[in-house]
Amino acid sequence: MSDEKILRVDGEVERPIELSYAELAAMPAEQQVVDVSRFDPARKGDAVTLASILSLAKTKPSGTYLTLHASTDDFHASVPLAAVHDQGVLVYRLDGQPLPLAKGGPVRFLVRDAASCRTAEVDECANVKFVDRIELTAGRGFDNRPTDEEEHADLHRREAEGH
Ligand SMILES: Nc1nc2c(c(=O)[nH]1)N[C@H]1C(S)=C(S)[C@@H](COP(=O)(O)O)O[C@H]1N2
Ligand SMILES: [Mo]
Repeated sequence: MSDEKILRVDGEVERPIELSYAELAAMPAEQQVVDVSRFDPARKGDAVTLASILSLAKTKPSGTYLTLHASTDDFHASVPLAAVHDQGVLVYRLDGQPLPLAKGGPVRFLVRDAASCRTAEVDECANVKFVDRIELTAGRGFDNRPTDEEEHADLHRREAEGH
C-alpha cells in the first residue's frame, strides 16, 4: 500500500510529519536523488534529500542532533545534524518499487561521504536501515551503535545471518 505512512519526523520540529511512499515519490525533482550509485557504486536505488524532509518538518534551532530509529531491529543512531544536513539522503525506492526490507527498506539513511565503521561520530554504522522515525533531539539522543570491535563484529555477523 503506497499510501501507508512509512516515515515519521518528530521531536524538535515545528511541524511533525508522516510520509508515505507515494508522498516521497511525489516530492519535487530537485529534492530527489535519482540513482544513489552515482555517489556510492555499492548502493542502489532512489532517494530524497534529508534537507528537503527537514524543511517540510521545520527543524527548530534546538534540534541539534538527528536521531534515526529502526524499530524493526531496534537499531538507533544519533548524529550531529550539522554533519549530515547537506550530505544525508533517504533511499526509499528501488527499480520503481518501494525499497524492500532486504535492502534496508522502507527507508534507508545514507551519508554520501560516511567514514569507515567506528572512525568518527558519523560513520558507515550510522547508515541506518529500516528507518521508520527520524527524531530531532536537543543534543545527542538514543544511540545503540556498537561501541567496541567485538560488539561491532557480532552485529555484522547477525546482519549477515539476517538477524
Ligand atoms: N537497522 C539497522 N541499520 C544498520 C545496522 C543494523 O544492524 N540495523 N548496521 C549498521 C552498520 S554497523 C553498518 S556498518 C551498516 C552496513 O551497511 P551495509 O550492510 O549496507 O554495508 O549498516 C548500519 N545500519
Ligand atoms: Mo558498522
